[in-house]
Amino acid sequence: MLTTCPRDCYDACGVLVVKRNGAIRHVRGDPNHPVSRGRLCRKCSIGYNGAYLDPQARLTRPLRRVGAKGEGRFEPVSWEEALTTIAERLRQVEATSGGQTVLNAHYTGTFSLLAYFFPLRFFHRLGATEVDPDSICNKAGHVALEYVYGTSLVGFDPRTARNSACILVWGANPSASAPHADEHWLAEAPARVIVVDPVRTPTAAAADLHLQPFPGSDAALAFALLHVIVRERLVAREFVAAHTLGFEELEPLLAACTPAWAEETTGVPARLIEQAAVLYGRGPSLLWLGQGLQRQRTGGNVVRACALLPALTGNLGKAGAGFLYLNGTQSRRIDETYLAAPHLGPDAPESISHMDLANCLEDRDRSQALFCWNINIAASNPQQRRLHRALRREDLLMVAIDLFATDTTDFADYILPATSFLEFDDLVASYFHLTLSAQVKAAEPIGDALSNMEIFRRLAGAMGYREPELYETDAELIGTVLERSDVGEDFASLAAIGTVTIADEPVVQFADLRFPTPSGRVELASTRAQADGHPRLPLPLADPRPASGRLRLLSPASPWLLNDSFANDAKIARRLGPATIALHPDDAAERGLAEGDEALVANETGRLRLLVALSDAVPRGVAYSPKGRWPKREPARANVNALNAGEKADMGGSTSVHGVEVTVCSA
Ligand SMILES: Nc1nc2c(c(=O)[nH]1)N[C@H]1C(S)=C(S)[C@@H](COP(=O)(O)OP(=O)(O)OC[C@H]3O[C@@H](n4cnc5c(=O)[nH]c(N)nc54)[C@H](O)[C@@H]3O)O[C@H]1N2
Ligand SMILES: Nc1nc2c(c(=O)[nH]1)N[C@H]1C(S)=C(S)[C@@H](COP(=O)(O)OP(=O)(O)OC[C@H]3O[C@@H](n4cnc5c(=O)[nH]c(N)nc54)[C@H](O)[C@@H]3O)O[C@H]1N2
Ligand code: SF4
Ligand SMILES: [Mo]
Repeated sequence: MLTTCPRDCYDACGVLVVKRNGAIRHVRGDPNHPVSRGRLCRKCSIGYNGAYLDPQARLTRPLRRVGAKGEGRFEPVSWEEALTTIAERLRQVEATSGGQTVLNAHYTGTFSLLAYFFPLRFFHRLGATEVDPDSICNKAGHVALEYVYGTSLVGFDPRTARNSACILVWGANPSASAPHADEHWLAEAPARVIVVDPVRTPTAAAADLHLQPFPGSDAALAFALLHVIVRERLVAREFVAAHTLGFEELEPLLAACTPAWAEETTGVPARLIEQAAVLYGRGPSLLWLGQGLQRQRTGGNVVRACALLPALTGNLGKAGAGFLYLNGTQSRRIDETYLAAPHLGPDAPESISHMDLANCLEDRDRSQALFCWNINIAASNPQQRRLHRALRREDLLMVAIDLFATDTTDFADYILPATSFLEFDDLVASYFHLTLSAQVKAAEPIGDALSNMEIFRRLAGAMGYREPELYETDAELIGTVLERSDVGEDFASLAAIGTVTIADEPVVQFADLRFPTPSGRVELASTRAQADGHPRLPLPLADPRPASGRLRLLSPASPWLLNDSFANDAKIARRLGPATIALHPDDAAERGLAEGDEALVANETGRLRLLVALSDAVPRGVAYSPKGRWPKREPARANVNALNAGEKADMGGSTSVHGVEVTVCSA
């Protein structure tokens, strides 16, 4: 039978589940799926046949804490007992300090629609404070693109690549983060490929041109590309006059941004800037704006600057052109408002940034209870040691919902076991391809695990809530979503084919050249940005280089892990080996470090011992240590986020995790 991988991954692969006597024998790729073509990525083909199916690895019963917080000692309790006690404590919190002192931390641990959105109905009803989910990942880019284009959620249709002469991949590493898009979509596109990444990733190594700016200097690079584009008369003057605002303010800024200046500022040779500008400027060109790109202190400005490229070159509204940050569900007419039912809550609900979570948990007036579901904050959030300390607070009611006993669930008062995607029906909308897919129940839940939806229906019941929205069944939810989406399938017919693509022919992004900004045009200069305290225009900025002796630490996606998922799978853990830090050989030599040495990596926020891996794929001044390891499985019970101060980017209270600086020396 067919189902779909709901991990937070651009690919959204089709999955084939092979069953015997009702039990799952093997989970593999659907041979007929346009993306997976019969193969899942390495991590999922191991993890879905390993930890995901293993009752020893999975959480199977609700658990109540018996040890100290964080110690990880629990005893089993019934669902009834767990939910009744949680509801009692929540009512106390509500009565004494208000629903807003309940913090709701969640993200994309599963990205299927119901399991992502439905629990929000409960938290709206409760009036909880949401920990802004995107602030841990990609919020700066969203805010920036909304200023320029009025939306960050309308991207190009990847199928339009057949009409492109150039694909510019800027700050994404699909070789890890979208392995099928890398192996098939990008490799098979007729276009020339330009990659902009400080690191020579496998995607960069396979590209026609690789530009290696120093991290955080991309806005300067974008301005230099535009300088060449103006000089070479590749600006689409008519398009700019008809569909953009503010070019006359922008143009004077470009004059000084020569390739020679940018070589100095970004480290990218002027010759490569010239080549890339002409190739992109001639078009038709696609621009893929990665999420890695904006995890920088000035990440919002970076994305605004890069977003000028399609507008000034007229690479919009035609086949083979456009940009993509994320394709939101609107293109598939998914009614997110229906799914999340914000009308159940206050009109102006509070939210905080993940960058402020540790701080907020230290403040009893602001936080009395914490829910964590679809997220492993003890591994993925900044200020790791401080956060772990805050989570030990005895008076904080903490409820964690997961498939596995993670670092986060170890801190909980109650752990509730969630079903895996193989155990419930749902829908998956890729954020890259314009597809909608069925996630189909292939097996009974392991142990007493329940889906996120059922857990929150039951908790709503224990709270005595009456709103019918809190009790809609999965079948009703799926039925309504499909009906409104207009894809012409019911769940049974969608399940039989696995995936539908919304149109037969590639969709042209912004075909009508109307942009959902206040002016209806692309706002190169933005009054809204200005009103929010940002410059009117993006600026040709570059972050200062690290002070002497320090390195810029990048911790992006690992090909073997999916965020904080799979690190507990025994086979994957063996393949991963111990945590490493990749250094340029000259940076290592300067510090007296050789391959395999133990290095002490440190800054004001924390310290960590990591094994040195020499690599000339990493430029001088940069260190590389991928995310996703579980603190409790590491020798120092910490991962790379022990070094992350949680400094906010310039927009949206968003993470700037790739802006961290460290010293590295012999341990
Ligand atoms: N240093 C560093 N840190 C980073 C990043 C970085 O680049 N560098 N990237 C950041 C980014 S982009 C992100 S998105 C975050 C992600 O970080 P997390 O959200 O912490 O990681 P995930 O692995 O996506 O999912 C978290 C948990 O969801 C659980 N889960 C899976 N399915 C279900 C389900 O159906 N129900 C429930 N209740 N739980 C489920 C998984 O078992 C997993 O433990 O990390 C951020 N942290
Ligand atoms: N295998 C795997 N796949 C994943 C994930 C995973 O953890 N593992 N995570 C998923 C999630 S939640 C997300 S958000 C996406 C993220 O996936 P991507 O959008 O690919 O983002 P990252 O992996 O954070 O970083 C991509 C690249 O950005 C580069 N980079 C860092 N700083 C800069 C900079 O200043 N300028 C430029 N030009 N490049 C820079 C890094 O070197 C890295 O190669 O991937 C998803 N897919
Ligand atoms: S994580 Fe991504 S690449 Fe791997 S199976 Fe899932 S959708 Fe496919
Ligand atoms: Mo993410």
